[in-house]
Formats: sequence, structure tokens, C-alpha cells
Amino acid sequence: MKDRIIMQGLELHGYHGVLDAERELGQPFLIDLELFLDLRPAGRRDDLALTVDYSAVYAVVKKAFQARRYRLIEAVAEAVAQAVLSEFPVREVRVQVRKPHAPVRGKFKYFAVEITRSKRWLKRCEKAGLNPATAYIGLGSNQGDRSANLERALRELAAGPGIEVRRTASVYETAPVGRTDQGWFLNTVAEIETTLEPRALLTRLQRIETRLGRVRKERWGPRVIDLDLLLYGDLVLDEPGLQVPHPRLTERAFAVVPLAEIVPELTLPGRRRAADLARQLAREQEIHRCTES
Ligand code: A4P
Ligand code: MG
Repeated sequence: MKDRIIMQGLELHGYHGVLDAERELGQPFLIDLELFLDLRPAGRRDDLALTVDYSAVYAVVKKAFQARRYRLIEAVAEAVAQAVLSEFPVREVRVQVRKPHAPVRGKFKYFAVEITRSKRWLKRCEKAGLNPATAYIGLGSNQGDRSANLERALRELAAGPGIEVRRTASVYETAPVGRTDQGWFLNTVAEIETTLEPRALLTRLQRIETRLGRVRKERWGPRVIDLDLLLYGDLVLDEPGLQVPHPRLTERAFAVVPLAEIVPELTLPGRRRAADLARQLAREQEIHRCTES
């Protein structure tokens, strides 16, 4: 069935982009949509209730487009596709997002991305708790320029597709836990929003660790950077090589204290309120806040 509703050249002003100027001034974006659904019932009965009202689609697209400032048009397209699939009885949607004034020197008509997403795909995401999910990443470093390592890891985290860094906690200096014969760490926690599945997210974290020069020698040993997936929505996973929530999260001030700074009311495993557990752990382990978030 190739029936489709076509909506072309929706022009919306948005603040999406990587550059500060794009995020401040904004620019026009053009969106094309194709909604795939069976149009026979509406065609036969001439009844709006049996099809999708494109003025309603327009409103939903506009809302999804303006809900956040995305860095990438990939993320804009994904948000639009998800909104359309979840609000309307369409089987599949094709979304093209064009940026005619992309800040690139030279002559061009536009740069664009195009994605096709199906209801089946959306259901799979929802089942896995991925819509998109809010996750928390613990960052730690006790080798080299520790502060620069954390900053670089955060930059790399934000640069990849499927991850949006929402908030980061302050940086804390912390005594080493586990193996105590090593230098003190700098630790922080980032809140991200992600459409990556947990396994893909872990792979991404490990790639960033490798790029920053992490060599896996000994467990709990010194490291240029360590990125741990602390929490991924409400998901509980216990697979070889991936446990979520992070199995040692609630024992460690270096993870819980920065986490509680961002989300004090969060309920952690063992039904503990993050802020309460943070206060307790901070009494038992050495941790000092060194920068404001
Ligand atoms: N793995 C399983 N679940 C996860 C998850 N949720 N997030 C597996 C990340 N990794 C997960 O990790 C070992 C294996 O854990 C990986 O192969 C992954 O598949 P790793 O990063 O290679 O080795 P590691 O970090 O030395 O071991 P581990 O057990 O992850 O240690 P932790 O728990 O990360 O602790 N003290 C202070 N003050 N600050 C620190 O940041 N960090 C550690 C490391 C010890 N002491 C510290 C700090
Ligand atoms: Mg680790």
C-alpha cells in the first residue's frame, strides 16, 4: 500500500545547530513529510475522521520542532518522526529536514537529512523504554590533565548522534575507592537524553574512553577516563558485560553525590532518595566539590 499524505516545505524558525550564533539567532528550517496510511476508507466515505487531518499534523510537528534546541537536524527529524507516529494512526513516516542557511562558506541550496520511521520501530523503542530515555553517566579521571579529560569526554559525548547532554553536575575531587594506592579522582555526572539502546550507549562510552587514551590494564586501577552508565530510565538489566543500574552505584560517594546534585529527588536502587544517600556517603568517603556546574 503506497497511499500517503504529503506535506511539503513547512517553514519553521528554529534555534538548532552546533554554533552559538545558530543557537542565539536561529534560522529557517524546511520540513517535508510523507505519512503512509490506508487512505481508502476516507476516500470512499469522504470523511475527515477516517484520515489524518494535516492541520493537526502541522501543529504537532511545530510543537516537536520547537520543544528543544537540538544540535543536529538528525535529532530534529527524529523528534518530528516520533511525535507524528505517536499522535496519528500512520504506519510509517518519512521526514526530511532542510537547512538552507547552514553556516557553511560556499554556494549551496540546502543541507538536509531524511529518515523513514515506522510505528513498529516506535513500539520497539517504547518497549525497551527508549522514547528517548534519560540516562546518567558517571565520569572519572585520575591520570593526566584530569579536568581536561572530563571536559573532553563531555564534549565527545555531546557530539555523537543519539545523545543530548542535558545537565552536568559540579566536578568533585574524590579519594580513590577500591584500590586506594592511586591518585585522587575528579568525578562528575552528566544527565543525557538518548535514543541509543543501552548496549549501543555502552559501546559509545567505551569508544570515547579509547579515543581519550584509556588503556584497560587492571580493574579499578588508575585511568585517564572512565565512563560508567549509572542509570538508564527505569531499566533494570543484568547481562554479561552490562548491568544497569551500575552495580556499585549506591556504595559510592563519587557517583551518588554529583548525581544527587542534579536530581536530588531521584529514587535509587534500594528505594533510597538520592539526596539522603549522598549525605550519608559524603560522611563516610572523602569528597570535595571543586567547581560549580
Ligand atoms: N560494565 C557492566 N555494566 C556497566 C555499566 N553500567 N557501565 C562492564 C559501564 N561498564 C559496565 O569496566 C569493566 C566492565 O564493566 C566493562 O567491560 C563493561 O562491560 P571497565 O571500565 O573496563 O573497568 P573498571 O572501570 O576498572 O571496572 P569497573 O568495575 O567498571 O569499575 P568501576 O565500578 O567503574 O570503578 N574511585 C574514585 N574516587 N573515583 C572513580 O571514578 N572509579 C573506579 C572504577 C574505582 N574507584 C574510583 C573510581
Ligand atoms: Mg568502569
